[in-house]
Amino acid sequence: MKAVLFDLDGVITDTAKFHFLAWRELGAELGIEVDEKFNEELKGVSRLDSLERILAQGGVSDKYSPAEKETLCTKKNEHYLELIQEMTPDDILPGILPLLEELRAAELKTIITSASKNAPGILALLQVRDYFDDIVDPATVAAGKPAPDIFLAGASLAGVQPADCIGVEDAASGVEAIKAAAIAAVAVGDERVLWLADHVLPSTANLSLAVLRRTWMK
Ligand code: B16
Ligand code: MG
Repeated sequence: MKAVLFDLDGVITDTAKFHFLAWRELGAELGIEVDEKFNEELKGVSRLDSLERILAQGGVSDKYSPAEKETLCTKKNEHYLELIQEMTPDDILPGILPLLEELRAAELKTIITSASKNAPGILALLQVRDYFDDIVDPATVAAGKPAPDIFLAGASLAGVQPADCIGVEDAASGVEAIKAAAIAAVAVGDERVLWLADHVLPSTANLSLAVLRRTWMK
């Protein structure tokens, strides 16, 4: 195991609640209800794909032009950015900082493989950017999660083979993407949702270098 590919939202910090609030408000303006259960399906899904799913849920996919969809995405993101401005290093999820310290001491590569275009800004707010060797720019990958592209790009940025990596995810679409890239997957959350992973942990607090190594060797 030479590199760890980290999802951001739901793994490094819990931005899911802010994405949810922003989508729920936009949905309300469009007359479409976005509840917490539906929000689960949006985890790990890109901004535009999330909007497409919301519009499909409301049965109005054909009502908006590409330009209008772009405007709606921008509106959601402006609200989301307002919501996350209060984030501080206290919002790093439990167990993540000790894990990053362990990975650094073991000289393993660490890459952010998040669908979020806001990842650099969030890492800055959390003051953890220096723990990561690189960030995959999601705008440069052809297909979003559950396609393997972002994790393959992560392995490439780390300069290692996919087989030498492990991915850490909280979303079903993300785990699917890791496995499609033929990479070992550790997931954090509900086993019934994340069953495709090689190992599922209830919380980020259960993450450690030893757990990652054991999973990778499976
Ligand atoms: P943005 P991840 C994903 O991040 C989120 O889980 C998902 O809810 C969001 O729509 C997506 O990023 C795009 O984010 O609008 O900030 O570009 O889980 O892949 O780190
Ligand atoms: Mg996530």
